[in-house]
Amino acid sequence: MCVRPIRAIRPLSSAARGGEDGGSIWAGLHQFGRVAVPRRPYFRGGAKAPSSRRVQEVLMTESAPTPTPPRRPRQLTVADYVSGVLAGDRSILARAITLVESTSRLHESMAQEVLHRVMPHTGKAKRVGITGVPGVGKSTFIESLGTFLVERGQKIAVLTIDPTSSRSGGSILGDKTRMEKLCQLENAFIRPSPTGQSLGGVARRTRETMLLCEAAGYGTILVESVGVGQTEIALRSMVDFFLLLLLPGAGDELQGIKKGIVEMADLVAINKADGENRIKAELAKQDQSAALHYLQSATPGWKTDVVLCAGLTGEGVPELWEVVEKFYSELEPKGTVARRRQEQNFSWLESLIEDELKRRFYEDPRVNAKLPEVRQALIRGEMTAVRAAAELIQAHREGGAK
Ligand SMILES: Nc1nc2c(ncn2[C@@H]2O[C@H](COP(=O)(O)OP(=O)(O)O)[C@@H](O)[C@H]2O)c(=O)[nH]1
Ligand SMILES: [Mg+2]
Repeated sequence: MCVRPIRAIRPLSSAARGGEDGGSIWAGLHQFGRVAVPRRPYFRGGAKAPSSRRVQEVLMTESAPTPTPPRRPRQLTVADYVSGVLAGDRSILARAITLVESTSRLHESMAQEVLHRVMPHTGKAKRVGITGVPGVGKSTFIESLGTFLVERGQKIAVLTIDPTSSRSGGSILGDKTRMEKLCQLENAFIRPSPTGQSLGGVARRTRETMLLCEAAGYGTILVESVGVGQTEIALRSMVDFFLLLLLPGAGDELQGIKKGIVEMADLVAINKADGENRIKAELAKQDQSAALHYLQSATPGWKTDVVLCAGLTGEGVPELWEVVEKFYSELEPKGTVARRRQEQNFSWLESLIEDELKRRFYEDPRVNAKLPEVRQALIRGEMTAVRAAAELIQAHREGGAK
């Protein structure tokens, strides 16, 4: 070799490069001017001289430690998943969630079996949904509340319902950094939304993940949603208590909050009520309290209140949690929470049936064969939509569907 071992070539420190930023190894290599080409057999014999980029790639490859092949985890059986989850084994819980998130038919039936078997051990947790526009401070608040609850001896799980996370990719990283402290706690389990799924898919997986976490002994499930219309409705349909975070001093339009969402809340918290924001937050509290006065309450027998808090400093967080505990202590004995869960289960059942029937319909080859001609007939005005639907459904029934 006519070059020094690559290990000797290190990116220079920022100071040595005149204080410039971006300590990539490329910046370091450039300091060496020309990079010598290692004499290797495939560069000889009249072969085309490699580009300097290729040379750099070779050098980088040589410098990289030999990767150890990833160890394939042992395949788990349904019984392994069930006993692991029930024993509160975090790594098996994580794998059970991955199973639930899978869209493969085989995994799906296995996941359903696991869920079925853990079902008797679910339902004991407090299910709390947290919503508000991006930037209102949901993740910071959850870090604060989660840490507070873990310090009080509770086991908490944090889930997110965010169908956009697959596209933006940023929210998970952002949340991870916002929940740095919580991430490290043994009794906190954080799981972002499954990626690459529709809202319906995310909602279903989040709901099933929630059941797994309950079976694993997590007594509080906090579900964070991004603040866009349909996501909140999906979230409301899976939690007992719905907390809306608002910014101090910003009008409803500014906050992107629709009246319908305020109507769904069991508690409104004006967040970031710290420092100079305090006065603005007090005013926002008065406004919101007045507005809520005219709205029907989200939960029968419960009055939606407005409180102040600051996730960043933790101010108002214990007091806010007292409201959640009051909700359970007052409404659980009356059966309100159980009734809500029953209603949620019925509407979940309905939506699962709808999804499955729709899927079967559109996957039916007879429907697919007929669909283009029916569409054309609709476009040309030769057929009404009602007739078109009837013909397609008839085709589906001829295919064996009852
Ligand atoms: N002053 C203040 N800033 C906060 C508070 N909570 C969050 N922030 C800041 O607001 C920004 C958005 O917070 P984040 O938790 O990511 O909001 P999310 O998008 O609703 O999850 C971050 O820069 C936080 O540091 C708070 O209580 N007070
Ligand atoms: Mg967030």
